[in-house]
Amino acid sequence: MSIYAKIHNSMPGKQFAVLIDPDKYGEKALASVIDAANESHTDLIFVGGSLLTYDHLDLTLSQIKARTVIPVVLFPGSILQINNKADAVLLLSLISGRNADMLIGKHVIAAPYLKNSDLEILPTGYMLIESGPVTTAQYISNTIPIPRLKDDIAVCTAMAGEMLGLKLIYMDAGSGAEMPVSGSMIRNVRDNITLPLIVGGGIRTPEQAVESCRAGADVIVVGNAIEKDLTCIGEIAGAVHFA
Ligand code: 1GP
Repeated sequence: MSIYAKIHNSMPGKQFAVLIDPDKYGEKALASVIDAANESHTDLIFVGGSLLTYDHLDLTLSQIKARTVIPVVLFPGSILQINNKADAVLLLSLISGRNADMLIGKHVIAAPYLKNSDLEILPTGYMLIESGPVTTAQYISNTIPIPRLKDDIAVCTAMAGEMLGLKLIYMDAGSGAEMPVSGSMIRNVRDNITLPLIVGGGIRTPEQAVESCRAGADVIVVGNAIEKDLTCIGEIAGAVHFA
């Protein structure tokens, strides 16, 4: 089954994705986080980062694939993060911004490489949401996020993404965000699109994950909190599946 079908067919059931930033994990820590993902109910492993400063992506992917059968999805911060060792790639069009390069430019450059790869392509409307201090994703993408309280802008943006034929919507407060995306914004977007909805950024507790799920998120992504405390994988994975 394709990864997209796995996400889509399990709706309205929820999925839990662990985000691995290759810069943040040495070999031993990576082994521990993958073991924890194997032991908990982790559905997907996302790999990538807005800014990678070490050339660890290829090695990280090899180590993950050697240790788990959980599907591995690239969450690329740049075209340098395309790698055939993953199973799929989120082909992110940054629809919350007005930076032409992030909407279509990088995709044109990546297209022939993606076409020749075995990666499953997941066309994704990527929406950055204001979440407190400027995040790395906002700064690096040179875009203004959707204001935190402007649910109507988020709704119209997600609807436009769906009408354009994108297959997933990802609402992201940004890695390490002070505040996750609000339940109200998630609910309003959910009520106006039928696509699977991925939500991440600043989710640190099972309660926050449950709130996002009940508001309508289909996939919950957690990175930072797991880097700080491995035990939260099991707790948040459990909460997501019982939400
Ligand atoms: C960031 O949505 C992801 O792009 C995850 O964010 O690292 O804050 O969990 P965190």
